[in-house]
Amino acid sequence: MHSSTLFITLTTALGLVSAAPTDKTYNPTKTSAASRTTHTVIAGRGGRLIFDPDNVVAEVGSIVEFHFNPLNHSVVESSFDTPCQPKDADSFFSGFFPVREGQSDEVFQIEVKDTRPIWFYCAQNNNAHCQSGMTGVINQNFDRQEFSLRAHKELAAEVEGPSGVQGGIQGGWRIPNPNPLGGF
Ligand SMILES: [Cu+2]
Repeated sequence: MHSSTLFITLTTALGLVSAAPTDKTYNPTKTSAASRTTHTVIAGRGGRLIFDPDNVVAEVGSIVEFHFNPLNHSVVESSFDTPCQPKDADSFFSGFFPVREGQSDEVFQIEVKDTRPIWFYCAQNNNAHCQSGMTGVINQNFDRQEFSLRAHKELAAEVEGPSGVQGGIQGGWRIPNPNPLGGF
């Protein structure tokens, strides 16, 4: 098989996998996956305690896809006021992604359901990732600087005690990495 044919075949196959929710309790709106924009975020890019990018603008109905670099990151939904803790019982949680090198075999996707800001953090307590800068936001309200990502990071830096997690993976799809050889 010619290599470009193989590439297209693999891409098509993985695209089908991406469209199939693995979390049966999660019911996205019925929109064709092919028509969606996907925004990629790299957790721990370059070995740093960051999400890159950490300030995402994503239209309603689009997908935010988290990739994970070493060593062991996660993503959890929080609120502006209470960094490093789940927002509520329905907060999305990716689980942890132990990775030795390169990037994770799986990614975690969430759907942007409305225009409200979505705050998130990494719940890795070894080296206090959330307090050290692993927080981010989707659709920050740029007209309200008191609720900026900068302000949120200042709150996060002051959090004492461990970061919390939800009990299990929820609120999104943990699926095979559609681009495992991507350069990040
Ligand atoms: Cu982390």
